[in-house]
Amino acid sequence: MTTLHRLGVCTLLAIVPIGLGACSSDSSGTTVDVSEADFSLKPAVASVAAGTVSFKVKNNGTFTHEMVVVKMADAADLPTKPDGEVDEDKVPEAKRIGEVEDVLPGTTKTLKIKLDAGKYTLFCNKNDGATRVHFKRGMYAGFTVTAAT
Ligand SMILES: [Cu+2]
Repeated sequence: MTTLHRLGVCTLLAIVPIGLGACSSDSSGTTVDVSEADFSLKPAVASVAAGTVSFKVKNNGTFTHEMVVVKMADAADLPTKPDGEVDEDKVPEAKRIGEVEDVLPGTTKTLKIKLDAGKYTLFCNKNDGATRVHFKRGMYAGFTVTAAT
């Protein structure tokens, strides 16, 4: 009953412009918008506090993209195959945190995961042939999670 009541209140607030944002921070965690294009990947913020994070990954490009999250500080440290694609099998399992696959052009997919404090790398590992290995073309970004306050 309490949940239903809260949903009702949020719906009402969302209709009234002055109430926008009133329901954006609750127990469901932090939302981070990520914009992808051919060939770039940019989180709207570079850092969040530890906890549940919902990455809303929007593909503004013309190729299908994805987003992989690894707990590695530097993209240069990721193991790669000869063509420059990240060799995900060689990333230690404990460092593979999450992934949202096949974000089609013009669409958005959400990856909701729990993140501990540390340094992460977000990247796209799609491979459309020699000159279009997305990681090699620069589809990665660092992301920092600070200790929960
Ligand atoms: Cu991509």
